[in-house]
Amino acid sequence: MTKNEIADVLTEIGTLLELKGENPFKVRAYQTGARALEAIEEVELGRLIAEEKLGTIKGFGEALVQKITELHTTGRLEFFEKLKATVEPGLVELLQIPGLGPKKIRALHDKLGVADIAALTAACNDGRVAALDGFGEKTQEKLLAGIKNREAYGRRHLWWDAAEIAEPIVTGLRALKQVRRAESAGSLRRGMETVGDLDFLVSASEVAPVVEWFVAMPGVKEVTAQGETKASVRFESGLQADLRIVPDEQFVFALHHFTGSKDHNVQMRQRALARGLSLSEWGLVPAEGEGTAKEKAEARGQTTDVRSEKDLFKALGLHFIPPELREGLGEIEAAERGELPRLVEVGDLRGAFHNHTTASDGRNTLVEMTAAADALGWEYLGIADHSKASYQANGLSEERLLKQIEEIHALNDSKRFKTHVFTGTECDILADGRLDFDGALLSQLDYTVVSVHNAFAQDEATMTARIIRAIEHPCTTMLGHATGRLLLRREGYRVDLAQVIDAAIAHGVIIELNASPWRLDLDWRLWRKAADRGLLCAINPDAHDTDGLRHMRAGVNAARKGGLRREQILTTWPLAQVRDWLRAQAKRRGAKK
Ligand code: DGT
Ligand code: CA
Ligand code: CA
Ligand code: ZN
Repeated sequence: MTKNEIADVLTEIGTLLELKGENPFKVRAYQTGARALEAIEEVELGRLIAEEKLGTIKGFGEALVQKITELHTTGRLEFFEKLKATVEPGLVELLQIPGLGPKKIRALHDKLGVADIAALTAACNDGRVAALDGFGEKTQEKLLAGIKNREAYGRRHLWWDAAEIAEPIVTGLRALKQVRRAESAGSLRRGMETVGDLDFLVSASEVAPVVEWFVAMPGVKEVTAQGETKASVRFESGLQADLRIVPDEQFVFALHHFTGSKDHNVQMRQRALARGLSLSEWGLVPAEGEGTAKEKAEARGQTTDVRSEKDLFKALGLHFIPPELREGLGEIEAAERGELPRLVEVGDLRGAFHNHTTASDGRNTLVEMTAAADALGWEYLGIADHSKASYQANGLSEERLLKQIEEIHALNDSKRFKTHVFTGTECDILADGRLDFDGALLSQLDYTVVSVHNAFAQDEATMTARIIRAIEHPCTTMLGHATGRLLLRREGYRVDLAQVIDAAIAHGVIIELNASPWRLDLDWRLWRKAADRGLLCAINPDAHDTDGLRHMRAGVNAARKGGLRREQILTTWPLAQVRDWLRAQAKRRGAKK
């Protein structure tokens, strides 16, 4: 097991012990143990274990040393398995309700016998929760709202989670000898931030073995429909998947149809009709009356020999429309005029700015994060740990930030990695719009990301003024996660984004496209117009560990949906150009001489 996986187990042990009402010191030992483990480098952990020196690290008592060693060497821990078996699974599920921590859950369990979400709903509905010590009417309402949200959102899934399930399925389908072509379609292919269900499309020489393979896949919990050429299944997570099998000559039409969106399809069909053609999942044929589609199309100098989606669009007089743009938001008109943007690709990325390390709430060290960026071939990596007001995220004090700046300079000087590290901070925007660090300190950094992390409940006018004040600060380089939303979990705070975007453009401040699959904030729907008015974008993973750098892919999806051109995204620029831009911005705004 890797150190981060081990740290997750330790944290979960802490949670389970807390749910069981164990001694708080014991609980703390696991939590601080997990933190301490995250601060060690992976190779260092291997060495300490091999030399039996793990016990020399502060925070690791004998019990922890034994457990970490067992997990590291065997990937399992008997103590953990047994512990899990003694805690009702419903209690762990209760942790998903906002506002409920282990202590509150224990109180609900011990005093009201609540052991799962259904029981909690009942207890809230008849006012028993409000009557409990330390809860009250307001908490009860909040819990009920949280439960309701969870149900409403429970039906959709993050793109990231859906893609992780879908990709091996496409690979598996393509490996079947009966399968000629296989693709995933629907909202997943369109790169939507959330996905209702998966849609797989296959052309095959023989259908039965494909359907049989599909319904017998590992992870399938329930087969909800099974026919000769289609099937639907449900996975453990609640995610559903549809499979359709078509003859190969129909594949392109079906792929286009099932990719959608519905609005895009409707407009495409109208366009076909205007040209005397009928477009459907089965093909492109004459609508009515005289002549075949081929004859009609040829009379217009078009081809109906459709072997790819490109051919299909061409047959309707259009340039190829990438799936991400097929939302019925003007892409057909743009494709007709040949005005579709060349969309950004993962390979265009050269770095990112909003990344955390173990100095604040990250799980990998500066060196590990840099090594990971280097392995990705990035030219630069920006480190932006939290500032002191984010104490819950172990935000850095002035001294710790100064020390980190020195560390980064030393790392750059050592030439250990090809990746250049930029010094930065994710500086809290305080409730009144002031920044958490003063200009004297901020001007020593290469850049400053400013973000809202508290006082989410402010009214729209207050929040808008607060963020604009932060944008106006001469040291501000970019605004982080503009609305603070967590997809499927939490709405963003109330803010007038039009005003925020105007301010960012006016002051030459970047707004980030936070690539974390939970955020994807600023929303793709707002980018095209803003970028064409001069707003510069930075795609940032908000990585809290090396694995988090992979999230850039989700950000690229959103940028593609937003129709952003490569040059509108700072993080696709080469190092020298980025460095020049950062210097020029600081100078222009009076942050530096
Ligand atoms: P989702 O699953 O809710 O995230 O969204 P989609 O877009 O994947 O929708 P889904 O799975 O219901 O259907 C896949 C595609 O099939 C959809 O994007 C367009 C096409 N489609 C489905 N139903 C209709 C329909 O009633 N009319 C048209 N024109 N297209 C449809
Ligand atoms: Ca779907
Ligand atoms: Ca579907
Ligand atoms: Zn943040």
